[in-house]
Amino acid sequence: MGYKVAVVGATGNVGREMLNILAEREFPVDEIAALASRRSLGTEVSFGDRTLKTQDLEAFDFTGWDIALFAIGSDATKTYAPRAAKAGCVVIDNSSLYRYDPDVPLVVPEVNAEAVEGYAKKNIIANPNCSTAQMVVALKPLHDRARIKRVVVSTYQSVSGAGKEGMDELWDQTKAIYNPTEEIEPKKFQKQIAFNVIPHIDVFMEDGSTKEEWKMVAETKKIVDPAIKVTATCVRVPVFVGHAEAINLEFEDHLDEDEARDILRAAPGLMVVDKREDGGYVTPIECVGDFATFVSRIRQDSTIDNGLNIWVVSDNLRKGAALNAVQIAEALGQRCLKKG
Ligand code: 11C
Repeated sequence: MGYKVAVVGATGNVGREMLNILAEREFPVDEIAALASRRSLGTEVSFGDRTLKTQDLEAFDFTGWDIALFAIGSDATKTYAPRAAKAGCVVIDNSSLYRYDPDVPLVVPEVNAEAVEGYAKKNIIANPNCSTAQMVVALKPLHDRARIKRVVVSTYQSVSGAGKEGMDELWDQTKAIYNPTEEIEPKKFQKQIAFNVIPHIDVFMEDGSTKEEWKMVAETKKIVDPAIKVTATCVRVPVFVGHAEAINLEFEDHLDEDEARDILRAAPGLMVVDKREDGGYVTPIECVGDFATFVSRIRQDSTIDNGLNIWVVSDNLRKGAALNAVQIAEALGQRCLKKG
């Protein structure tokens, strides 16, 4: 006995990972539907050993379906998520559309799994932005021990965060560098991404920060604690998959780096790799395909009272998106939904 599960946006980077992870984690699925826009109709996607043909999202009737994992843009989500929710299907949404709605829980199960219980107000649960998800998994156990006052985070975000077009652009530009007859004009990104870094993700806000930076602030407050102050600088780097973050923390209470390392080692969802030697830390390429969020470079910041620096790396398509959505479905199943 299991659930009837639909994956919406099944041909995209995140949708495909959702199908992989549902199969890998043996989520109890009685029936699965891979939904996509008419443009991708009939495209084949993998679900474990099976191959699924995508069905038309526009024509799909969600009545009788238990859970829909959405991985489409906010505009399309606005049309289809309420339709699914109204039909009685619980939507777990990866877009930013509902994240800041007080009637929609924003959930990272290692941090606030109990929040899924608030799903019924709109039949929708929001999945956070990838850069927030991996950061809060590392912040929560430290906050519980020593109360975080302020977070200063700089991100190094891979191009897969910008979808397949972002990955294609890095690939094409990299090849073109060696072939002067090929074009390297930026399209998806604002400047050349190959052999470069770009301090600009999402649109600019009035105060000069970008929306990606604003999301890290607003989402950390909603998921962990509204009292935590966050300032972020989000940067796109020429890496295909895996976001990295250099995080400086200021605590109310003193927290020794050795104790912090032990706390992080014992915390759910985290893997500490922190040897103070050549290569004794994790880089994005090593975390691709993994479920864990990795923490390295744990060290005291002696320039402030109660300061600590950490380096956090995770697969942005997994913990940052598809894995977290499946974990929300698992929490929902354990706490709220009856199997069909
Ligand atoms: C990026 N973090 O790396 C973005 C992608 O709000 O879900 C995810 C955007 C979001 O470009």
